[in-house]
Amino acid sequence: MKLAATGRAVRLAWSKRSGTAIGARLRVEARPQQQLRFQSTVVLQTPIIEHNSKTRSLEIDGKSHAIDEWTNVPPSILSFLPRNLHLRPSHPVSITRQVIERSFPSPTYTHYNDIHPIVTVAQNFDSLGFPQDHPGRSRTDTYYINKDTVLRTHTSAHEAEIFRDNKSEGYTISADVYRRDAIDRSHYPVFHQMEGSRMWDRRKVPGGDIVKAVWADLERLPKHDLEVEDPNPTIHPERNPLQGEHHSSEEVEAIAAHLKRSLEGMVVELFSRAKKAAVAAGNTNADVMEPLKVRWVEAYFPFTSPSYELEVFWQGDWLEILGCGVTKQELLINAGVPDQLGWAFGVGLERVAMLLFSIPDIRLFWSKDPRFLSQFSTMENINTFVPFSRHPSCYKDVSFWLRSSSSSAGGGLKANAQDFHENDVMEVVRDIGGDLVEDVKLTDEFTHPVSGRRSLCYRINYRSLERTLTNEEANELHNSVRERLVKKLGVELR
Ligand code: FA5
Ligand code: MG
Repeated sequence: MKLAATGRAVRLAWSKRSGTAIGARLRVEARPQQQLRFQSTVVLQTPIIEHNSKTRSLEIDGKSHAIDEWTNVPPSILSFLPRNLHLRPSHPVSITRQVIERSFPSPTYTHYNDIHPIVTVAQNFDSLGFPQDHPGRSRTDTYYINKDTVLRTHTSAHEAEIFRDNKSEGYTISADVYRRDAIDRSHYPVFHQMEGSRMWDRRKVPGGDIVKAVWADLERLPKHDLEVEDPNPTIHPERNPLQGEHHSSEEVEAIAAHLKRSLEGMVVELFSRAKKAAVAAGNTNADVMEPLKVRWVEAYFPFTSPSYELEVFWQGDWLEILGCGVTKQELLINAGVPDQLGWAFGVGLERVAMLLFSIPDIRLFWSKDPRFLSQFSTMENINTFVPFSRHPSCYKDVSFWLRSSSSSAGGGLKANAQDFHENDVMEVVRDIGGDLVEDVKLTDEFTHPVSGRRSLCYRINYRSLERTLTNEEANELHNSVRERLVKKLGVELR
C-alpha cells in the first residue's frame, strides 16, 4: 500500500457509459495547472476534465481506469478529489481533525491523512466482511469507477492494510469519503471521516495478560466528569455478541471500556472548546450551559462485534457522531496479525464541525467565499460561525410517472417501479444544480388506481449560499433537471 503522501492531481478522460459518441476530444476545463502548496508533502492541482469518446477510460492521478457498465461517478464528483479540506490548515474540517488527533497522540497512534480515495471493492467491502447483498455495495449508494473500483465510502476501507503494515499500536486516518445520498443541510455526497484504532498484542503484553494490560492503559487515560448514559450490557448474546471463539468476555469488557473512555475523552476535548466559543460569543442560552451529555447505543457493523454508536445531546436532540466496536478477529487474522486484538471507531468530521463551530449547512464547508473561510483560524481559537446574509429560496416542483415495471429503460439507469431509487434523482439534481440546491424533498406520491403506475413529486429548493439566484437562473437549472430525468431515468413528466 502507498501510505506515503502523494499529490492528488486529477486528469480525467471521460467517455459516456452508454458509449454514445460525444464528439472528439472536447477539453472542458483547460486552465493552466495552478499549484497550491499547503503542506510540505501535498500538492493540489486544478483538475483537467477531458471528454474522450475513444479511450473508454478515466485517467485519474496518472492512473488509467477502464470504465464499464458499473461506472456511475460523474465528473462533478471527481472534481472534489483534489480539495482535501481535512488538510487545509485553517479549514474547520481540518481544525476538527487536529483537535481529535490530540486525543490519540503519537507515538502510540500513527496519523494517516493522505491516502488516495480510489480503492478496490475488495478494500472497501470484501476485506471488512460485507455480505454480497449488503445495500452499501449497490450502485445507488456507492460511486463506482468500474466494477472492481470505487470511491471509498468510509475510512474503514484502509483498516486491513494498516493492520498488515503494523507500524504502531494505534492509528488514525482522516480522509474524504463519497456516498450517493439524499440532499439536505446535513448530507453531502463528499464528506470526511476520521477512523481510529488501538491494538494489543498477546505476545507483547506483560505475561500475555491482555485484560491486565488494557485496564492499566485505561488508568492512564485522562479522567472526565462527563454525564454518560450506557444502559446496555457490553456484550449481548443476540444483539451484540462476543466473538466467542477468539475473545474472552473479560478481554472484551476491558477493550470496550478503553474504547468508550477514549472516545468520551475525545468528546470532552471537542465540546468543551465549543462551549468556550459559544460563551465567548455571548451565547449563554440554557442549552449551551447545560452539562454535556452523551449516550452509548448498540449498533451493528460487519467488521466489529460487539459494536456501539455514540450520541451527543446537543441543542435538544440526540445526534449520532460515530460508530465503533471490537475489531473482528478474522480481519486481523487475514491481515497477518492474529495475535493482536483491539478496537476501532469512525467519526464524521463535518458532523462534529457543524456542532463545534455552529455551522448550519454542510455545503458551506466547500465554499471558497472569503466570508466563510476567513472566519476560522486555529484549534486554539475555536469560534462560533457568524452567518453572512441568508439569500431567498426558490422552490420548483417536478412530477413524473415511473415506467411501468414491464417496460425496460434502454441503457443507463432504469426507473421502473421496481428499480427506481431516490438517490438517482438526487444525483441528477446534484449534477446539474451543484451547490445551488439546498435540499430535495419528496412532497407527493401517488399510485394510479387502474394502471397501477406510480407518480412522484419532488420539491427542489434552489438557494445559493453566496448570492441571490434570479428566477431565470433557477428556471434554467430546473428545466435541465427535468430533461435529464427523462433522459437518464426514462421517467414521463406530468
Ligand atoms: C461507518 O462509516 C463505519 N465505517 C464506522 C466504523 C468504523 C464502525 C470503525 C466501526 C469501526 P457510518 O456509516 O455510521 O459508519 O458513518 C460513521 C459516521 O460518519 C456517522 O456517525 C456520521 O458522523 C458520519 N456520516 C455518515 N454519513 C454521513 C453523511 N451523509 N454526511 C455527513 N456525515 C456522515
Ligand atoms: Mg451510523
